Amino acid sequence: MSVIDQPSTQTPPPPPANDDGPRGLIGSLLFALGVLGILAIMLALIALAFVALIRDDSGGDAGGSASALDVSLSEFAIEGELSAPAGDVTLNIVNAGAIEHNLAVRELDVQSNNMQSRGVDTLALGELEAGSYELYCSISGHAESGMTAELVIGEADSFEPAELGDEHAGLSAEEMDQLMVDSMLAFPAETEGLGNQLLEPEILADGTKRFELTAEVIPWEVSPDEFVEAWAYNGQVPGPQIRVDIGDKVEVELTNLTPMGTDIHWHGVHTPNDQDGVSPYTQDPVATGETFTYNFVAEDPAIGMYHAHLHSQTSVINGMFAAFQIGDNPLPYGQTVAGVEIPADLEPAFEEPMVLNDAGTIGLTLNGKSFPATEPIVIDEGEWGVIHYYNEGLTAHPMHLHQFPQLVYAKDGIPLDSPYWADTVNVAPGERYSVLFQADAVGTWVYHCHILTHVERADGMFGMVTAMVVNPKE
Ligand SMILES: [Cu+2]
Repeated sequence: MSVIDQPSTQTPPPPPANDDGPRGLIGSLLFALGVLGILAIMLALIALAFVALIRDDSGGDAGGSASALDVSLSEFAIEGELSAPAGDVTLNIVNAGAIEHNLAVRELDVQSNNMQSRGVDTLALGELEAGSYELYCSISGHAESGMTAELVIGEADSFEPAELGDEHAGLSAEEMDQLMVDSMLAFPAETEGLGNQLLEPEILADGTKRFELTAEVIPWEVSPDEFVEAWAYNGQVPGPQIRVDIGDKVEVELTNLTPMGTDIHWHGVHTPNDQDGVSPYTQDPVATGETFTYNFVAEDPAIGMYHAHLHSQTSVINGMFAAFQIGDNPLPYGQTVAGVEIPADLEPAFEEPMVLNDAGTIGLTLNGKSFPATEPIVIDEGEWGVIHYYNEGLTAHPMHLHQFPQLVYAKDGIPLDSPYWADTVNVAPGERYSVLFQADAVGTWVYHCHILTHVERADGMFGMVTAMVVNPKE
């Protein structure tokens, strides 16, 4: 009270010019209340620092888990950290309300001191077993007004060292590691069937290049001993690669042995409208057991694809897709990109499609195979290689090659005016990217999609992973 009296009795401030007396008294009272408030806050801060010191001491206890929980009281609620693993539990309590409160624990028959507004206290609960404990304020009427809460103490071991998902249930750390290691050492694994095989044309009398494709459902060994029902062209996933030259007359006879109608769309390839392969707009569906023949001239260069358009959400994701290339690979011969000169007479030692899929019966695969059945890329030190990515799946895949930057020189078969280097190339559905790399370091370098659930499960590595094996130059 003396604090309030002091300004008005001992050091009255000089009255302002138009001061009328009572206003001056109110001003002094407000000033005094402000000082009181600041003092109260300082006291609370000192008390909190003291609580923090106590908390640090309790945290140093050896043995089982020790938890210090911050709990806040107000009108009329108990809030804050209200769960902990079994073990030693201390509550650090702050009265953040305007009136007096305390905190009691029903099952333990203990309670804190009563705290004025901004007051603090600690309540050591000792070793608590798993279960539910009722917190409440024991001041008459406060619990009934809402000042209750549940303190949940969990099983001691459920918090250590970390919660793992169901897929790891029952496995020791050693077993989890061993599954991953074993799966990785199984690479490369032999499986039946190989996609992307170059399809040789029959040359007709007028020079037309004629190809025959049969679509049918086949058993496909997507990973070792795992056979799926693939929808395939000529028994392959991906279907056979077709390569023709600019100006070639192309004929493709499709026979449909799948259980539903189909067609072939030439994705990224310029054709007359009636050859675009989009039934029923440009042709009738090719019914089961029927054939249809496509004819067009390969007028423009393309790093394209062919796939079904009708029922694509079944047939394509189950395997009916393949690479279709017109003309030469549009490499940036003689260009310098970020200080690296691409040789003018470059002859890549390796040029292959990498067809990405992620759905249907085929699932997460590179060229129709899931790791460890994916094909490694084998190349000699110093040689250059080319990969054409084709995404026939439902989501984008960031393709990451360890060690060697990839020069992205064509997008959807169209040469880039400004090729660029990247260690990760994101390939969205329908897209193609052509990349060039130089294998200038010996070793086995992992090459994978960087969406990590596309390459690993709890039972090991799988899916969109392969490796580049760089051998020493002889
Ligand atoms: Cu992916």
